[in-house]
Amino acid sequence: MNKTLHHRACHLCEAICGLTLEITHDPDAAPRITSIKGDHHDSFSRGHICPKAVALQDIQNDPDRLRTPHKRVGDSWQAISWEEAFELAASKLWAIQQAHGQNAVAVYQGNPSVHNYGLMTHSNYFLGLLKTRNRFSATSVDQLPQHLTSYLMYGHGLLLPIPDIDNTEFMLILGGNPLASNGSIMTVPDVEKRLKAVQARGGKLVVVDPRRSETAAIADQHLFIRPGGDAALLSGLLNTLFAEGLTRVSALPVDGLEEVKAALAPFTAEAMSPLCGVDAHVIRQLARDFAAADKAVCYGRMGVSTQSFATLCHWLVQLINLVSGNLDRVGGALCTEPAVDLVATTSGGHFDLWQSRVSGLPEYAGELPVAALAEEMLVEGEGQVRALVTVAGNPVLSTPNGRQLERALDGLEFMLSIDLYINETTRYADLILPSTSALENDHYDATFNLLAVRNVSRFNRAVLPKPEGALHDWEIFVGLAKAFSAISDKPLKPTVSPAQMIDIGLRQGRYGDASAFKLSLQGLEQHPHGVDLGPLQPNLGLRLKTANQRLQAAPEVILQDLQRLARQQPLAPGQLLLIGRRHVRSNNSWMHNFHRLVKGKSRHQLLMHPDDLASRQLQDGQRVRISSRVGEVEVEVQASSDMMPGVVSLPHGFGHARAGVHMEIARGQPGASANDLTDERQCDAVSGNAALNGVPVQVVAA
Ligand SMILES: Nc1nc2c(c(=O)[nH]1)N[C@H]1C(S)=C(S)[C@@H](COP(=O)(O)OP(=O)(O)OC[C@H]3O[C@@H](n4cnc5c(=O)[nH]c(N)nc54)[C@H](O)[C@@H]3O)O[C@H]1N2
Ligand SMILES: Nc1nc2c(c(=O)[nH]1)N[C@H]1C(S)=C(S)[C@@H](COP(=O)(O)OP(=O)(O)OC[C@H]3O[C@@H](n4cnc5c(=O)[nH]c(N)nc54)[C@H](O)[C@@H]3O)O[C@H]1N2
Ligand code: SF4
Ligand SMILES: [Mo]
Repeated sequence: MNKTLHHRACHLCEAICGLTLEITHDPDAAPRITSIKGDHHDSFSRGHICPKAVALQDIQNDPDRLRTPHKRVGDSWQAISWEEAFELAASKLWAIQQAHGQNAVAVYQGNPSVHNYGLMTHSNYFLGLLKTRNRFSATSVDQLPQHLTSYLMYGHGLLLPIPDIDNTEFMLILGGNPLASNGSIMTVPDVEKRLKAVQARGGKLVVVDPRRSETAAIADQHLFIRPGGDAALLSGLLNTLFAEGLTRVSALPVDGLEEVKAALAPFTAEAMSPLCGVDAHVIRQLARDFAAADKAVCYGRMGVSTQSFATLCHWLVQLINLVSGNLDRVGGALCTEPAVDLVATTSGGHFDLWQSRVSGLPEYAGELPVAALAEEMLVEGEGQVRALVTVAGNPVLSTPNGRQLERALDGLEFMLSIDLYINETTRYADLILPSTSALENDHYDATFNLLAVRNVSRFNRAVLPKPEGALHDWEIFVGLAKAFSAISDKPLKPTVSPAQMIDIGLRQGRYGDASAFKLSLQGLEQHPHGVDLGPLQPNLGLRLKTANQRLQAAPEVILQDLQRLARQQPLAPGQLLLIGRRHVRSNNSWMHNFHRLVKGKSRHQLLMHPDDLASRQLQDGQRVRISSRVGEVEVEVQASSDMMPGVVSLPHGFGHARAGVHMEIARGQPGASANDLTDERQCDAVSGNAALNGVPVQVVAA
């Protein structure tokens, strides 16, 4: 028996913590993981780790995880060879496209697609051949409004200014709970220490959230806000900055600021207060405090991205940073300069070039909002979707009106899933293709280096050997592409491995062959704990990709949406609005199958303020029925004075008690799916992103 030590970044969430894994090699058995710890030599994550990383061994060993292709035969599953699987997938998809057109095949890509670099480099190798306009992903139940705002204002959807958390002196967070999520569109391992460091250097943390979240609990100030009220609050803040002369001139080249100022004139703190539930004098004081701080940053995340004014919110966040002099400034919001730079190597994006067939929702960067997925399958007519390919996604639990989507999946002619499990979504598939586990694969964070609070880079080889006969996700795409090309006669370009692509990206990048760093894959491999390429620096002025290379402060489509804000109504008394939440031991829908993470008291209750319970004659711990326009679920209710009265909170990613789900531990702690209540018709008007927060619900005794 001997032991080896391996270093690698955790791929489970955006924090990309460095891990140290101990692998034990027995003579007669497969190598096994005997310890997972934080990597103290990773200068970025500094040894930080959360309970999910320890569960990597459970994913590795999970008997429910699929290891070979599985074909549906009636109600049961049969293991088949890769060759047969590729041939089956290609022939079915091609036949459906031949009969009904290219758009009859839809694609949905889920969240792990951006945590697995082979999925990023190679999924389009196959999916691109399908040439369908019905492409969907988890982006439109997540950060789509942020990409769209950056595209419209800065000319590239990936020019996302990141909070300079290590240097700021005032951090205003709306709708983010990094103490549970470990940060998002802000890759920041060890976030709690970094937030406390803001406070320790005399700075201030303000959190705006309808729940006193874990992050709100450590803040200097927490403001309850009515769900969906953020655009009103942010307008009131921006209006105050203008009206009270609290703005600073920015060195950035800006068009349209006078237009913004004029458009915002009616949105005073006093006018906005009833819409957001925050007192006007509190809004004004917050604007003054923000402007008075030498370095400040306003940051909005899930809570504001997935509500009906999401794009307006993110536009206002950018403008508040801009006019207070904090955009593209140390201690404010800065764009990263990653070693593999997708901003430099991709086009800026496009928007509204086509629309979804049934509801007319706009495409962004070639994708349609996933709120439209089910209706594209259910509504008959020319262009109806008849087949679906899902890649690392579980839209039944993660997209609005999951029950409607289930009915739609049930009616498909063919469904292919590239996934590790038979879960709530893939149980509808005709064919499931499972990849290797993450630890059996190399790792490079092409996405999260782009979103990190420092410029960092790290490449790690697989920790465990690739099992015989297994394929990586990227190899599955190559296999599918070859089979599809053979049957359809569509030409296929040669390709190289993801690692070779990263090597090219590194060498051509700003730390590559032409620089003093000379970064290459081989060079990076000499630094298993990652390399630090320095703090973020102002650069946005030089990188703007708009047509005239000036920042566009007043994009027409966003400005128009202010009319809708002007019509927003205060909440009616007695109305209940549903919001979501995350817990550090959970990760979206797919990590409830590990005893280590789900043991102890359950965490999927509905949280409700004691006054709201009392007014409905409900008791803490009782089972309740929650209903919305689209459906109803039953769960246990828990009294919580951390909730704003009138607001209830249910985490998403539960609802595992569905027939045919092969995830035994998850089924033992099923909970209910929040997305059986969320409404596919409730969208951000500008982007079509789903409004998963602020859903009107009723709660009664079950
Ligand atoms: N109500 C509500 N809904 C939400 C949210 C919310 O806050 N509230 N959050 C939204 C957000 S931010 C997101 S990102 C989405 C997530 O939505 P999805 O991406 O649709 O769902 P996940 O739960 O991440 O499912 C991941 C799937 O990938 C599989 N998988 C894991 N690793 C791999 C891999 O390496 N390769 C392959 N091929 N498959 C893999 C898992 O088995 C699982 O089926 O949910 C959204 N839905
Ligand atoms: N442990 C864990 N970590 C995760 C994930 C996970 O599932 N579990 N998922 C990962 C993914 S895919 C993502 S996208 C990130 C998301 O990371 P975050 O953006 O930090 O998302 P949440 O933790 O859901 O926090 C959203 C907050 O918004 C609040 N909120 C809801 N509605 C509103 C509103 O209308 N206005 C305001 N101001 N606030 C509102 C909620 O109460 C909640 O506290 O987390 C990632 N990290
Ligand atoms: S916070 Fe946890 S899940 Fe996220 S990267 Fe770090 S160890 Fe992994
Ligand atoms: Mo997400």
